Amino acid sequence: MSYDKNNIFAKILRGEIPCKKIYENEFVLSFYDVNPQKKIHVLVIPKGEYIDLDDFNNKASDKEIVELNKAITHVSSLLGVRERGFRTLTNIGSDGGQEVPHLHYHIFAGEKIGKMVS
Ligand code: DGP
Repeated sequence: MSYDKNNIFAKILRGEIPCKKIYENEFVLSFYDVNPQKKIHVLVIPKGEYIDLDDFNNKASDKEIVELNKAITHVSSLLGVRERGFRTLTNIGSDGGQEVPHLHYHIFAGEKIGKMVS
């Protein structure tokens, strides 16, 4: 499968559709999920064109990999959720429940997140 340049997150990265931004640097963008599943529901995405975590780990530079990981920690600090805790996850492919084919980590916080899987 090749990267779909017209996926919704690619459009957000190009500024073609708006997002409620939390944080941005050379490597990553973080913004609120349009359809929050918990009190706080945020996404952290790489700026590079990667379909999912497998694609990212296979093709991204070490710098991009480090920066995406660090961004999760940084965004959780900005949100003020480090002390009470949060959950981060990434869905991969159809069995994983991935809807948008651009790698993204979800951050859920602000309340008890509950069962790990349903
Ligand atoms: P996933 O199922 O892991 O691919 O999650 C995709 C998430 O993306 C889902 O929680 C809803 C969110 N989402 C979809 N379209 C948009 C959008 O246009 N803007 C924002 N902010 N989030 C979106």
